[in-house]
Amino acid sequence: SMATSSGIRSRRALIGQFSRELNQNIGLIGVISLTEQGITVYDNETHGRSFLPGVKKRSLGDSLHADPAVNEAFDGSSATASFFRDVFGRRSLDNAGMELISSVHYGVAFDNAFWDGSQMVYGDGSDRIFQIGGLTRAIDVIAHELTHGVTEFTAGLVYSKQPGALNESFSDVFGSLVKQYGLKQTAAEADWLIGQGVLVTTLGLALRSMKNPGTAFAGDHQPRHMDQYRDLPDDNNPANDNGGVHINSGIPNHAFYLAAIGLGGSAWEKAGKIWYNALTTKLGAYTQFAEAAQFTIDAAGELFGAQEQAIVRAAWVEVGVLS
Ligand code: ASN
Ligand code: ZN
Repeated sequence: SMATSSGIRSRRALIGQFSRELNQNIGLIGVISLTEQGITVYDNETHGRSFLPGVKKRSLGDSLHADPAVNEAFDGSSATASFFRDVFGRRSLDNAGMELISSVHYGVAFDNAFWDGSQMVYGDGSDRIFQIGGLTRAIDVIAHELTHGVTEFTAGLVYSKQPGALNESFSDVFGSLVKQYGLKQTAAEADWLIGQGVLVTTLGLALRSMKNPGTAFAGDHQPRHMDQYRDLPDDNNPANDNGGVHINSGIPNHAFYLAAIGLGGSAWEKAGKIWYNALTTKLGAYTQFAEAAQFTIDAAGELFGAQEQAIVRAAWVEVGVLS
């Protein structure tokens, strides 16, 4: 009858509509998880009480904000996520597309930036150590802090002594690579400075130099060779830096620099892929320098070949980690 055929028609129409919606939803899920990286920036705005995250200022899809610190944190997070996705196929810090959350204007004249285990936090600087507004202006500082998140989700290197210095070094490696990638530089063209223009100019040029460790600022004591390794205790004295994690990182930093120069081209093409493979599939929480060196040699062999392995090995020999 008419009633039955119209009932069938409407059921078909309903099924058609349902499948269109399903396709749209699948499309939406695909877009969110594969291409659109969730990024949110908050203003800590708590005038010294520093409750995180603060007041939401910019999310995915929003236009520019009036506050440059908000835009810098947003754009730096976006560039870092794009680098890890485009170069290594990694989806955000956890490889499952996690949202990147940042808070700017943390504390009062706070002289640091850090990853707190779940988000990025940036101080304004005091103009005594860090230039006011300097921390969010440096893309490699943003990428350094976010890489602490990648390390936490992968190798899980403990923040103490040699594993801590490796943790710091991987943050400098990928921090520098995000900057070099944005500038489309070869390894030979890059400056290999971390945080150029972040310090007040009377203190120095940058926070660290991977090319020439120990030369970035007055009182930079980073070694470039195991001969100058500083065996500091991991105690609660801030001067001892969790057993020298920001000091001895100069040694693996310089090994990466030497490997990247030796391998040629842009540093993310070979050296970066080798270090990324080692960090995400080989290192563990307590990996020491010599073990990390061997893991990068193994990765070079798996990803490239004997020639690349020899170049990576020579880099670790030059800094005295291998003999
Ligand atoms: N900005 C420093 C870093 O990421 C903070 C810290 O000491 N953990 O290394
Ligand atoms: Zn760090």
